[in-house]
Amino acid sequence: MSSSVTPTPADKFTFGLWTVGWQARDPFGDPTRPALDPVETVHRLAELGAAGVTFHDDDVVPFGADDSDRQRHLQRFRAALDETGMTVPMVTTNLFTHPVFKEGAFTANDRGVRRYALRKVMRNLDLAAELGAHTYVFWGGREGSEVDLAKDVRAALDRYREAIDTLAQYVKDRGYAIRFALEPKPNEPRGDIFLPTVGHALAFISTLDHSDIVGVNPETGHEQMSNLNFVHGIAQALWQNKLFHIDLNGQHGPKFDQDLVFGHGDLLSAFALVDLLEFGGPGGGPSYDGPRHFDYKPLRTEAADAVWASAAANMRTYLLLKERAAAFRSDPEVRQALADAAVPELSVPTLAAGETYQDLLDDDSAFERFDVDSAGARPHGASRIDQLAL
Ligand code: DIG
Ligand code: MN
Ligand code: MN
Repeated sequence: MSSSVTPTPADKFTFGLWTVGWQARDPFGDPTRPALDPVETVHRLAELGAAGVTFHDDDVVPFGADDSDRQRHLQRFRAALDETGMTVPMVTTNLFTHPVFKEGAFTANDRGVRRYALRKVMRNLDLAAELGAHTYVFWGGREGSEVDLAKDVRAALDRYREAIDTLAQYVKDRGYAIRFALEPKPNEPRGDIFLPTVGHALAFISTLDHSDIVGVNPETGHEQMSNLNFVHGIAQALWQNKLFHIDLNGQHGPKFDQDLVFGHGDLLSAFALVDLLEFGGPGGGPSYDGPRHFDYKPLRTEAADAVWASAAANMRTYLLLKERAAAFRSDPEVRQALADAAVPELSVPTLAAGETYQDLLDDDSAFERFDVDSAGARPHGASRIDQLAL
């Protein structure tokens, strides 16, 4: 296998323990695979060239474990990290599996559940800091509703903001080098989930007291479930300096969350995404230096030993697309096609340096003498660029 597509820790690939560890239980079927020991996952992913792992609290320490059990699980996990050199760049909380969260966590009507959820996160923030994580993800899988009339959404957003700001204050007071990343998803498991898209999350973040340490963790399939363009969502998150983390996977358009291997959905979109992350897209320059994190599920039809091939497929696909995006960006035919389509011209401000709107009003070439017909007839050649990419 050529070296450029053999993953190494320098590629910053990370996986959630819950990905390869998914036993493939779904709403209509029992597990098809046995449980995976997190220690084995750490070793196997290290062997495949990953840089690190991420986890929900309950992925490492079973829900409800007593303190001595907790310490034993953590000790084994830490030992595996030490033995492999695997890092833990991101940690998150399971606020969705146990029935206590069935009606929500931060936004549950039941105030006791909300207080319990905050404490569950605070305990795991301490662990995240101990393990050197710099990003803490909040996926509000149960924050939502099925019945509009049974949920006061404005109150829910008040409680969501109260939770995030309280936890951000905790992180700042403790001096943890941790930033928060909100992960949008439109629905599933709740009928409708709050903060359903990158746009909603960015708007919500702008209302927080501690918005300085809160960004987004967009997931490929989650935006595409809403029939949105994932590359556009990532580009706006970058444009607002709020792309704090990313969940990469594959999805075949608006349907249930498939969590496919990266690239096994809309491959051209995956190509444009890698081009944007690695080379800045048409604008140029690397745009993201965080972990290339995969949040995917091996197909339920895969046997236990096949999950490792699917994990490797995520990284190989990413590296193949990175290699081809570099070739695309350096191809003279592509450069010419981009120039013909005036792609670089978009980076030129519409008003010249120091030009005022009064100067614009005084410039009759901008309007009175502007030849709309010749402008309207100008070729743009986007499909030629698409074909070159393909
Ligand atoms: C699902 O897309 C969510 C959960 O797996 C987890 O909380 C989060 C972490 O990336 N993604
Ligand atoms: Mn998903
Ligand atoms: Mn995710």
